[in-house]
Amino acid sequence: MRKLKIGITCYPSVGGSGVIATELGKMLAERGHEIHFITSSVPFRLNKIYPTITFHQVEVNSYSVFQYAPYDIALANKMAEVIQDEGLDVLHVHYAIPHAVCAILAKDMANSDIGIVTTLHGTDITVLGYDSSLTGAIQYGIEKSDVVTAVSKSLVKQTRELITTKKDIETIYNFVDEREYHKKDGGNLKELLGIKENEKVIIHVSNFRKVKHVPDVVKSFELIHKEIPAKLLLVGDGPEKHPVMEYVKGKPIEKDVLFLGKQENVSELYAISDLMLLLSEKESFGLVLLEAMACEVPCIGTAVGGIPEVIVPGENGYLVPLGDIEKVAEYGLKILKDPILHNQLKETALEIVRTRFSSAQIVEQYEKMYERVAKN
Ligand code: GMT
Repeated sequence: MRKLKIGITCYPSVGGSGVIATELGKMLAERGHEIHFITSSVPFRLNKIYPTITFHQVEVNSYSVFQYAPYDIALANKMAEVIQDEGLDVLHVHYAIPHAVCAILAKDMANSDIGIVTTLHGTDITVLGYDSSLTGAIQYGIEKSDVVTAVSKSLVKQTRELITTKKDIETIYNFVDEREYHKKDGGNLKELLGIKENEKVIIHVSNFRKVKHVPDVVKSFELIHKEIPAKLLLVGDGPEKHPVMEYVKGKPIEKDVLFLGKQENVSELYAISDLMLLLSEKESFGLVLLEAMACEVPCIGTAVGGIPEVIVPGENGYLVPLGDIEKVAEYGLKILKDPILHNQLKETALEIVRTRFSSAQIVEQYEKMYERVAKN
């Protein structure tokens, strides 16, 4: 396969989309491609030196004359410079708004025939797609991209429902770096966190936005906690954290809900976890499910968005209707009380990650697609 010069733009500090964009860039660099990140800051997972990865910073200056700093224009300007200076073959942008639109403008500014790939991650469609002040721009970004991908079949369907376009949208699923996400030895972490040997550990990882329904996670845990000794690890930070902290205050679960904030090494927490809960009302894929499964943690998730493409009921976890905390507790207890079932789910979780979402498979899909759109 031809070695390509690939530009990547993402929100460098935002959850799953930033993680996927950065991990993809790192893996492509390891496969011999030259990678250029064009972002406002160094992507948070770009944590070591790669000789074939360059970071190009988008500088946004504020001027008193403008009410808003012109980030989108500055980004397009930087993209155009990098396209010209580095001779990029492909520009892969994550999020239609504003990144696809910026890429199209940059291509025109640089007078280039560069291939533009846009990946939809969810929020750009499931939130912005309802905003009539943006739908025209999303449609434009999609239509003018050479290839558009979405991270689940569900997101493809939802995009078609919200945005009028005849553009083909391919599904390329999320993946994990198996070198980081695998079953590790928990060492003395349980002890450090004050978790007793007889306690089951349930984990939730998110940015605590309303859409993640963290209160449902805590209320489900409350029901489980009535039946068996257990701890709940809440990993992440965001607007819902404070109300959830208030909710647990003075309740029997108070000392058993551990607010761990944002964490870098989540795989170490999965090493001591028995069950993962993701009870969102919108979720185009649910990358954290895959990360948990790769570490052999079974998952319970809501049957919304792309989650049913990741959780196969009875195989690697269970699906529940949105808001049905009784069902979560029922399945949770079923898994946690039955070591044979628990083991089966753990094994199949890993198997599903390996067969359907392996990094090798997914990165190869992206590579083949770049080859199709790269300028000659
Ligand atoms: O989940 C979030 O709030 C962050 C968001 C993002 O833009 O990073 O995640 C979206 O993209 C991830 C990577 O493709 C998906 O795994 C998440 O399901 C998706 N989030 C939503 O659809 C809410």
